[in-house]
Amino acid sequence: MSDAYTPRPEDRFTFGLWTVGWTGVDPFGVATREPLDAVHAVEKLAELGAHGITFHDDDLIPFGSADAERDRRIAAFRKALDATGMKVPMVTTNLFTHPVFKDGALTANDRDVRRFALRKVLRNIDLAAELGAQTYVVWGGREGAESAAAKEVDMALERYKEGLNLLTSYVKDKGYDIRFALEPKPNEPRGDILLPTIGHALAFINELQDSEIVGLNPEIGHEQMAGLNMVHGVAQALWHGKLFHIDLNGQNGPRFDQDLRFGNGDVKTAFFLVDLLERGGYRGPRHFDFKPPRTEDYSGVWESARGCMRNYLILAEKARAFRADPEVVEALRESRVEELRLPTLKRGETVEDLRNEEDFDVDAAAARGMHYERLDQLALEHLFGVR
Ligand SMILES: [Mn+2]
Repeated sequence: MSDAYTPRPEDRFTFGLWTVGWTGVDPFGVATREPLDAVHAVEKLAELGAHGITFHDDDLIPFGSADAERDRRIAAFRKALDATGMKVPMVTTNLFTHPVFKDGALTANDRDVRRFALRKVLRNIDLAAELGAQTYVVWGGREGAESAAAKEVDMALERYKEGLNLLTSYVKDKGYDIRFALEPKPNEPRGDILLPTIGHALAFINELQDSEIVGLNPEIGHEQMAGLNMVHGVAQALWHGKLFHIDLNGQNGPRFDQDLRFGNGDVKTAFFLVDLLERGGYRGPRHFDFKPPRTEDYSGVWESARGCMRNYLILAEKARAFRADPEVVEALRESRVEELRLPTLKRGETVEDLRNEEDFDVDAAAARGMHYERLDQLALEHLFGVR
């Protein structure tokens, strides 16, 4: 049965293999589901209307696999992609599960570990290029510390920079059509992770040698774990031209990384984020990085994945209706939202002209209400489905 919210490949929805493939292992409990075969994941997501699938190297090829086994798994995966038309727009590296990465990868104090980590990334970049991925995500989940004296942050950032410069040089030398997307997160699994927020990562990118091919992969839950406004963060990333990719999911405020299906959690953020993505010029995949709760069997996993996509389409329709509502258009005008688009100085005006202006009525301006409450109520009423 299909309706207006049934996803189609042209909606560009993608899922990490590790999302629907999460077996439910958490710090307190063992798996509640059997492992998911990658081929079956591709087939099932295609059936649900997804556009593509993404993966960490170790999701597809277990760590330490022999070359023949690696080739066999890649061939089976490619065959499933070809059969279903599913794409691989993004690939990433697992630099966090194996104990060798317990103190980080690109910023581990142990130099041999850093060298091993780079080799692991380089090998997987070749695979990403073969599969046509245009985005390579770098999530430094273990790049951080629990004890202050253990990590010299400035030197860790130097090594992070060195590693990324090496990777961008490699991609350029090979002529790969790949850009890197850094994924900020404040903590978990490390006590404190380097590049904890969108803002930290944006500033760091400016220090890189090939900064034009390094951008961001912000995740809703990660910004909210830091108590930050995801919509503002994404708007700033777009303003910098750095929104290369995005991880959509759900979170309820600053607490452990919940990875709820998109739409569950902070619904109002989800609404305004979809509104921004649909209107703000983001052309990349709508990628879901969530964990179907461990209460679910596989029927619940697919229901959860379907829900991510349906919720995006429902919110996109609601956002369009909000923007098209004549009362909203009028409320936006009343709130002088468009006035912010006007440069503060008039054309041809000098600083002297500005300083000499005398006809501003301070008291009248101070007394003017902004009518934002009405505007916000209209948004909520669209979201609640009563308009
Ligand atoms: Mn997460």
